[in-house]
Amino acid sequence: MQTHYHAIFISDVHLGTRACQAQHLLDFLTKTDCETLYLVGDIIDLQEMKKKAHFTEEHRKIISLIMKKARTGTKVIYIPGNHDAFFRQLVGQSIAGIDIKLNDVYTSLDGRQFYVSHGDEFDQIVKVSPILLAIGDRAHGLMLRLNNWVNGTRKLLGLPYWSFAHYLKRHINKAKQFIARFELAALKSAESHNVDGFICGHIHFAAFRQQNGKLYCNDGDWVENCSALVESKQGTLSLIHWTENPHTIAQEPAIETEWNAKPITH
Ligand SMILES: [Mn+2]
Repeated sequence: MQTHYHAIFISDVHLGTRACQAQHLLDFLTKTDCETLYLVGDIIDLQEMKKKAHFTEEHRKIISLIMKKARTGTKVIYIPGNHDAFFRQLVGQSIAGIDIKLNDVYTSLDGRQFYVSHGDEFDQIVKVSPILLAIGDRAHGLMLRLNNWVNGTRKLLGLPYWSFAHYLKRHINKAKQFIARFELAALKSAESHNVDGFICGHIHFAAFRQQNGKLYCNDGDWVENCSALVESKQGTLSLIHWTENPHTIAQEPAIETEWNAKPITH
């Protein structure tokens, strides 16, 4: 049985690398369908494949399934990211029914306009650090366990307590700041493009943010979070997680939530 959506947005799949959660993505693409499928960049990790390619049968099946969808009535739009930037040379072309675009404006069922791009254009503004990106909220529990382990060992060696947790937390706070800055940059971009919202990926952090009537949507990734942005047939935008137990992570906020992002100072 398939779940029907009006539109699906996925990004940061990193096909061709070991990190790609291909099994879950293949399951998602098999069990869902939609009128419009947006591939919002870093789909095939050509950058990483130059060093070491890991391209399995499942990776191949994902590509052929997307091509099949394009052949059988799904509108497929491919917006290359920084890891598949090679395809930016093909912008404006249509390959096997897949339209390659640098960015796009998507009109939702309720008539709102969303600017769609991968999001790496904000790297210069937010000064991305890949180490910060690797540390998220999820690392918190692990961090505390490591802290205990480090200090247990230090005690045995007769060394004083050292807060590994504090050391990592400082990095986590920086990661949060980075994410907030990225989100703010995208919201500002929505304002300057005079649209209602911004849809992107790139930072592997699925989220909705609403500010000054503009909606930021990040579809997440298929490396760690296995998430997609979907628009239902009724026109509701949701972020969904798809592994053994698919579920909704968040629905678009109905009202503006309190959110204080620090202004960009550099
Ligand atoms: Mn990227």
